[in-house]
Amino acid sequence: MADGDLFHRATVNPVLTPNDWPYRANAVMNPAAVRVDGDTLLLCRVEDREGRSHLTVARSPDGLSGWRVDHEPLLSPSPDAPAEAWGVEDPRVVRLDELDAWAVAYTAYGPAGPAVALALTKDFRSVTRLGVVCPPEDKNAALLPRRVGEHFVLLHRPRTVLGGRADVWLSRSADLRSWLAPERVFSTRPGMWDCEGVGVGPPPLETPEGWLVAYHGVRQTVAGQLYRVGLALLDLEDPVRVVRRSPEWVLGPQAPYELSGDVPGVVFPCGWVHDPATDELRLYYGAADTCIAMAHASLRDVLDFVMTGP
Ligand code: BMA
Repeated sequence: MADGDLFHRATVNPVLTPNDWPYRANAVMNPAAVRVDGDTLLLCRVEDREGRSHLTVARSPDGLSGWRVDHEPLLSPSPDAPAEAWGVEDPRVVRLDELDAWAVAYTAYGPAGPAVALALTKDFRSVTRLGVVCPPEDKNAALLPRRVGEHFVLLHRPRTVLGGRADVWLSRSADLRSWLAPERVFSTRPGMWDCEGVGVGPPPLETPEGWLVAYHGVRQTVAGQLYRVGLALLDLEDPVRVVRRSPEWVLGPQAPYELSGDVPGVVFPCGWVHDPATDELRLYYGAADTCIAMAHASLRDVLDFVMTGP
């Protein structure tokens, strides 16, 4: 592990920057990642030069180069949705086979604060909004790609419970519209790299060992906040139960594009893609709230690493 991290950065990083955009943009970051029709598709958060964000699709045949970026956003703040007045941010996308659609969980940002909203798309050309499902203050939401028992499961980070702590919670719903009371999954760890806040990154990946979770952890320093990535494993049939959680982070800001930008010292993943043929797991992340990068590892190594944790 030459760079000290379990995940290895792509040599072509950053894979996407505002210069790759077909229209004026301040920053691109925090993309959802899926495979569609042979392409890697990133649903990217794009911050415009008024300071508000929208979501735009970029496609690449190899997930590294030859990107085709849509000229129009897939999801922009809706004039009919005051909750989105300040932007739509940080999407996580899963395929829901039973709906024959992709579900986008995203942060709707408005005067009341950040909230969790859902939308469905069949083709990444148009979306159907389901609206806000978790009121402010709530963000960092990702659905599991299938029901557990009779319920869809959403991991998210409500700040409305337990005195505003930034922990990861889980909510269940039979129809993606009405949700049961949240249950706490895991918390910040005092004195450690994830002491200030934790939030789920990409949608959890189903493995024989459990739901693999990559999450960001925040620490406040005199130089600002540091965002790093850690791993946890949740029980397959009872995902509120944490099976393992790695004490160490597995990716932290080190590369120049992670250390300089609008918000230095941030790596913020919202998507990953696993290739069963090669076992490569590619993590796509926002770097310094300015550009998009990729780091990869073998899923086997990642699971072995997390299984050594308590
Ligand atoms: C979080 C989110 C992310 C952002 C990160 C670092 O609170 O708003 O969108 O990347 O802060 O600034």
